[in-house]
Amino acid sequence: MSLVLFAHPFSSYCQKVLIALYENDTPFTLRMLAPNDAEASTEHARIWPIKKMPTLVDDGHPVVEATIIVEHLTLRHPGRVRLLPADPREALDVRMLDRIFDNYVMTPMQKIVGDAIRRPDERDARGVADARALLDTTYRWLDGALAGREWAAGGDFGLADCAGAPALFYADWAHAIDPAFANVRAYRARLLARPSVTRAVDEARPYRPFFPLGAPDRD
Ligand SMILES: N[C@@H](CCC(=O)N[C@@H](CS)C(=O)NCC(=O)O)C(=O)O
Repeated sequence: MSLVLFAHPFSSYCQKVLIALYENDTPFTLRMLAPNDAEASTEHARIWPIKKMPTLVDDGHPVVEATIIVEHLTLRHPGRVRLLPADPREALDVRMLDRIFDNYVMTPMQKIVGDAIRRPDERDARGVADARALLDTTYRWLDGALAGREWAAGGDFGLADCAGAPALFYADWAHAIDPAFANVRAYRARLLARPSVTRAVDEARPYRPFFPLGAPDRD
């Protein structure tokens, strides 16, 4: 078996897959997509012209999109931690939470962060305001959904938590989770204490100075 992951440790979507790999100690080779590594970027673009990371190459076959990569790992490289429940209805709940984290936490978080990288005259104030409003709405919804739960979908740690960890980690930096949403804050803290997540966060620590909004001195 040969797994090669084109990724960068500071990228939220890459962390989603790294967490899944670390959960099961799945061996892989990291092909780092550093901004100054033209060779890796060219190879990545050849494999995946859309150029989004992470991209997994499994015995020569590309697998793209973080959720699909995690699903692929559960099918082709399963480990002791089952990242999707065997019961199809329970698995649907996990996939639903995964979509919520990607679409309504990651996407607005990326909008806020991406806007901060733009030149001032290219910024999108309305788009950022909408992103902040969406994050508040999602935090509120999540606060209710997470009540009484240890992990996002109510069962074991899984795909939804692989998505939730980097999403809430960076979203709280970009648009703080209000203390009123105690369940979301407690869930984020539980995620950060999970060894696979701690490892992903620690490996990304050297890149914090590059966070466009200024990384807070915590976490
Ligand atoms: N829908 C994609 C999103 C991946 C994504 O947005 N990756 C970012 C890094 S977190 C990226 O590749 N950014 C570089 C770029 O857009 O060129 C997934 O789920 O994998």
